[in-house]
Amino acid sequence: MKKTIFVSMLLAVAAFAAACGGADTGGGSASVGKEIKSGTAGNNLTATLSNADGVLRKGKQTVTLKFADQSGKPVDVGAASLNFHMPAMGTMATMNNAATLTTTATPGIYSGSVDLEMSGEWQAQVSYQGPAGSGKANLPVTVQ
Ligand SMILES: [Cu+2]
Repeated sequence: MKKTIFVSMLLAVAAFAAACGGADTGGGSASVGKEIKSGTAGNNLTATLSNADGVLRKGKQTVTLKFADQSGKPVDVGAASLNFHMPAMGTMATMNNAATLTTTATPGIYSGSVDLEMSGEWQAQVSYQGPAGSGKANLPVTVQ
């Protein structure tokens, strides 16, 4: 009885691992969490910012940046950057919180680490240069 349960659990874990592996290589179905914002980034590409719950918050966090073609398939753009910008307002100086981007197992999908110093309206400034050409995207985002 106990052995049967253990084996079923192993099978469930194996199935889960297989599903995850499939998602990594499945192009448009790659798991990137929930979308925060997306926009055109030149060269027929769309840049999409996402994270686990689709909400940016003040403080340290991880975000996913994906470049995709018209069909949603990730496209390797080479060198990419992501900066969160807030224009000066009154006595408050301009703010620039750059994300540290690292590549993931899926070319075209980057993982970003950023510390957003305040809540409010920001512009996520995306740029890239590489095999797909060079381009930029400015995505208005709200930080809670
Ligand atoms: Cu500010």
